[in-house]
Amino acid sequence: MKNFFRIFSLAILGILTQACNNSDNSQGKKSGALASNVAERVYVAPGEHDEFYAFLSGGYSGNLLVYGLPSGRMFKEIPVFSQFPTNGYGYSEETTPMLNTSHGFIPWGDAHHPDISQTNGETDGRWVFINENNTPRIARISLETFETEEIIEIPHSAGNHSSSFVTENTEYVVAGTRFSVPYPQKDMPIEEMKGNFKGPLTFIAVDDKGGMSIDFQLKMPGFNYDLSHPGRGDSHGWFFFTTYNTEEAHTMQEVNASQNDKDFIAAVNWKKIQEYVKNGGGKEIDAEYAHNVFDHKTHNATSTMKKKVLTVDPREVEGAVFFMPTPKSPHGCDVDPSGEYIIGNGKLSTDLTVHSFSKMIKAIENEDFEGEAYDIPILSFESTLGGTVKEGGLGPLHTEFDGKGNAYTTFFISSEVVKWKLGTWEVLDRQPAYYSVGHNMIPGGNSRKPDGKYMISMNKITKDRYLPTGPELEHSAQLYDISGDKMELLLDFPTHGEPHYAAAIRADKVKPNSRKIYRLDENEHKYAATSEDETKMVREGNEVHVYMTTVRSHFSPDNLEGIKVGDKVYFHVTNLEQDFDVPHGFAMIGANTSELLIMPGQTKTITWEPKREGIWPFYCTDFCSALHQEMQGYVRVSSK
Ligand code: CUK
Ligand code: CUA
Repeated sequence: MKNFFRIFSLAILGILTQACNNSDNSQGKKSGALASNVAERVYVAPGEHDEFYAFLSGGYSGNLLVYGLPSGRMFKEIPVFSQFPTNGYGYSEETTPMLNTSHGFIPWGDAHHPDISQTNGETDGRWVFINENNTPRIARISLETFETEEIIEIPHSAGNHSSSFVTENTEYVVAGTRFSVPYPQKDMPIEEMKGNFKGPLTFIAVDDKGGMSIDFQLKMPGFNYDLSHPGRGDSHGWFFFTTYNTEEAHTMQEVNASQNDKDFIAAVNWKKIQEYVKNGGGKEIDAEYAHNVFDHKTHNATSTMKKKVLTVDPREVEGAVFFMPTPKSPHGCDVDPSGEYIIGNGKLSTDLTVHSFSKMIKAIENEDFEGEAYDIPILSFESTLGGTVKEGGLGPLHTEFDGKGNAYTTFFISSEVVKWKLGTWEVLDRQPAYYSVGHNMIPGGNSRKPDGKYMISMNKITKDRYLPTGPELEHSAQLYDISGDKMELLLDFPTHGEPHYAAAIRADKVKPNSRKIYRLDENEHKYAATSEDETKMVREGNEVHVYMTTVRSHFSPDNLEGIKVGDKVYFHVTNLEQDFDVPHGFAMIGANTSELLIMPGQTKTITWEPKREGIWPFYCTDFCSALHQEMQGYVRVSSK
């Protein structure tokens, strides 16, 4: 078996080198197959708007990026899991609680999979959810404000990767765990992993305002749960997770986790477990996890530490969990728009294994089992097999759908996207990706109604696609027109961080409130000054609270005296403007937090601890009027 693996790896290495050589050869050739009118098809004239919003994960930047399609223009970076100096997110007193966890304040995250909320299996434009892989968390971003409103930590999880996909009516956002760990955490020898570690899968209920709360955790065997997808249509009520390392190897996983010819797709009947839990099933265990919520009235986030979580042993609920054998360490787990096909992208294979949901149900009824793993039935491979896509390519990772009966699978090693037909499994087209594609994305591709006009590929290597910017290159995305029989490459655009996945929606389905959001007469911030009469400076021991206002083009107060070295000064800055497009900034010399960008009607706070006596200036960082350069002030600092 080891030998097989070595040979296989060598073969892959050979092919990979080959692929690189090929792509080097292609330098300068510039995708010769481009049609003459592609420029027109991606051109969005000045003042015109794009057809789609695309939300690309920022990977290890921890944030979410908003692009327009087809133009490929980047509109915004929404801070989610990482501090963001541009507007003070994660620095200001109001927003630091958003980054609180049971491990303390974490200024960074690794974001992988955005998913848009759904109603009746269609994306509905209310929220985007995204997972943080490293310190397990799920965030909810409002598509009314394009701001992060809520972050929930996932207890007992490690490597929150198979997340954050939503069910058809956003009943749940689901989080799986890539690393299995002791459950609950405890001190034990690592080599005793097998049988003792667990891989909890977490079902987070979402209420109609978007509020998240952990409903239950399913205590699964200690495999690596890599990716997941909800069922839809007939398979609504089920959730599917790819697993690898069913060997439960704790060291040298690159070899030891590839011993088994097949790992599993775990099929979880969450409706059954939901019912079980509603009737009092499950057991509360200790947990420690942060739940952080931003309140638009007080402009403040609060972080609450939770202490308990409900855990369910899958063996307690008859018929709740089954394993479907799936070859070659599957990565992506993708369910087609009808809900009938579940595709396992076995990354060490050239073929794709497609399971049939209706066959799976029959196999369960007939108890067509080939064994069990930790008392969970393993369905026989043939009993659920819907079809095999042969010779797709090398290193399949992810599959998306166009809603017209076609699937599009990315192949990392052979660096291409392959279009194939659901049901007949025949390969219809293949197009190169430049280079080494990870995920692809079709707007609504993870829903019942994809919008099969465009597809983007998100590529891991940029190399020669743009002017070189040093050894560190940004990743790259490519836009394909998929409305015809053949995929047509239209556009390259750079991405930021590592965009693992993306979600997109027709622009007219999103209703952003980009006009005035914070009304002064509704401002309930504890330190707000809603007019210049309310500005003041209040000393409490060595803490000084400055209630400050901004309006074109001055601060009030703009001269501060009576501050001493050793004080901690809180600048609570309220922007008195009520025109939606006039933010002001605030920056203080020597402040080691960041600046603030204060939206109209909003109050934000940063702190400053002066180190030396003197007269120290502050100023507005956002060009707000013709007299923006005059918008400044001084603080006098005296010695103790
Ligand atoms: S993963 Cu990155 S290519 Cu995190 Cu979805 Cu597959
Ligand atoms: Cu206010 Cu510039």
